[in-house]
Amino acid sequence: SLYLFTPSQQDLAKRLCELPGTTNQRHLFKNWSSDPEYDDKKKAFMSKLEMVDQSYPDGGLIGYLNNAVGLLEKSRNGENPLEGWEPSVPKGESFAVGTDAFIDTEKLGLEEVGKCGFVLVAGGLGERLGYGDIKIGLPTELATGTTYIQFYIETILAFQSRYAEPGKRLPLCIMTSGDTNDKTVALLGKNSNLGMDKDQITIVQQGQGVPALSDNDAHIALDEEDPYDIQMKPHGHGDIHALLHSHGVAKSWLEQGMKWTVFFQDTNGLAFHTLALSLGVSSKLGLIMNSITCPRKAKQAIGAIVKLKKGDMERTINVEYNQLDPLLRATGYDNGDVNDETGFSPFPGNINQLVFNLESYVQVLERTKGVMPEFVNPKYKDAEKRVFKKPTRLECMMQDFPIVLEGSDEVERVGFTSLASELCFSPVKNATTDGVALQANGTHPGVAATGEADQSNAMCIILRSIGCDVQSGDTMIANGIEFRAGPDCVAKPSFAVCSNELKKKFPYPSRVKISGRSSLVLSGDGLVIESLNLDGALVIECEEGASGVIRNLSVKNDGWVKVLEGMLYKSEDEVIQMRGYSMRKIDTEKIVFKKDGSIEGNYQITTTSVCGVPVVGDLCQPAS
Ligand code: UGB
Repeated sequence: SLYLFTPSQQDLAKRLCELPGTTNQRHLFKNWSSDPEYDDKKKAFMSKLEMVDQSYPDGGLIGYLNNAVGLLEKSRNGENPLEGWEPSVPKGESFAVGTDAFIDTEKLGLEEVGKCGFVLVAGGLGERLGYGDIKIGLPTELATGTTYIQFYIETILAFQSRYAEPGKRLPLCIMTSGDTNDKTVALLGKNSNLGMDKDQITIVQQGQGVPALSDNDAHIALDEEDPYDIQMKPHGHGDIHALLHSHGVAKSWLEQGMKWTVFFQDTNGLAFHTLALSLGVSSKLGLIMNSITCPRKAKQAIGAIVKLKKGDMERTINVEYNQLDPLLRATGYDNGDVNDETGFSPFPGNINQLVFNLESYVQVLERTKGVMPEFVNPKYKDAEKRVFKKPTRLECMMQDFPIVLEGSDEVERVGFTSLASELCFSPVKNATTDGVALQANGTHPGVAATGEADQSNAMCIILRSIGCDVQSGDTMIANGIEFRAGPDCVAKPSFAVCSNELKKKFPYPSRVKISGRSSLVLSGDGLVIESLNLDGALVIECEEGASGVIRNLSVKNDGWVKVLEGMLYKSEDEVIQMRGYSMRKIDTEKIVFKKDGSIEGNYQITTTSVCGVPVVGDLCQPAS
């Protein structure tokens, strides 16, 4: 069938069939019919192999197979990639919200947030969540219905407008995959890029994955039903580094004057509470790579940041949760991965939110092309480890970047920034049934309801830390998941994104009281809350270019309630089903400060401050 293929495809087919000994790939073509009816399928087959050949950065398809043979051999021999490395708890900067150290470091970082390029890794299909659509299109909370991608973009635009040099735009790169690309492009297109300029967003797509391998000789697994197709599997989020290099993204950001690049995940509504803080740490310590971490429960399915030492080699790196326990047991920690007296593992948890110094990052990319070390994790059927339960593949992870660093100048400039998980990590990645089991074991469930509750809770914690009286609402159980039902506190990025900003927005925090059943949504740069007593639902918007002050305002109404799914009705909406509740907005007080100085809503201005800023408060009469 060679005549059907282009010269380069012919060459690739020959090289595959000429691989030495048991590793040759002649089986791929063995059962082909000579019937011309199959010519198109044969062409498509070779195009797919060629696509893999072109997208695998370390030597094309043959390079992939060679790497696989080596790693599969090591796996079969039970070689531990961490053999000989001595683990210890690394030093990092840990903070408690609201302390002087927190506020000062965040302030330092705020000088840097206007010089960041942002990288969202959103190629994961979210199989564990079992959601039918892309995860970045899910709402972060039901109070405003803001989706994850909208929330991320609004936050970046808020950083841009408040901290970037005038006229400078903060770039965003989104990594998609074959599973998520079309839907991501469509979601952005449908929503006019959510306020970003089109050319401010770069989308890089992971290859269609890598071929699945059916045995230790790295034979490519054919599709079970179609001899003219191969099985593909995802290669992991480590692809992002090679893509940022091959598409010239990181380099062009450096040329645009960016100083940092920040990686974050598809569904973490707390992602940006730590940004300024971690930039402050990176800046202060001169870090090339800084991982945001949170205290980790032993055996929690997140990696651990560990300091590893072997002879005079040292590195601070993520050790995956499945490798941590054996590593610890083999190196004198007889009980393995267990909590210490604090109730947490002594090793901080990796949340895959990474801050890189862009200049150093680009230098490393130039040297390595962004190729990350790979690993393989086959599940064997037999004791001799000759037969796989199902085909496997090589994978790579973005947090393995410290492995490619060289020399003490690079290696020693890796660190972490730690903050309570309530303020930095609450992903939505698990189906509720799995979440229930996790919660029963004392581990964070990582489901939609907790993602939403944690987002509000983080805001409540910050408001309390600056001195506001924010009461706790009741707990609620939906779909078997327990979480705090209120208050719902949403500060839109246009209002404030971090503790330092919130301090300015609430200049007299002791005059602010929010009851546990309340819902509060605040938006707009020009809004200041001087004194407020809220027991119900209040939405305050301040239009761009407008200003407004809330002074001595008391609001009491029936507010918003979360209604358990299935009690009054059964929703068809997947977003509601995965939460187990919907939001009923019974009564809302809404105030809008408009650009022309007027106030929309139930209030008339009866007083203005000396500098002419409209004020809503007890001096105003509700309009009848
Ligand atoms: N992702 C991609 O963009 N492409 C891919 O091929 C795969 C994923 P998961 P994972 O922080 O909770 C990691 O699947 O890989 C994106 C760490 O290894 O949610 O199982 C995907 O869209 C682990 O140390 O995570 O586990 C998502 O945005 C732990 O800390 C992101 O990559 C854990 O994350 C993460 O993908 C965690």
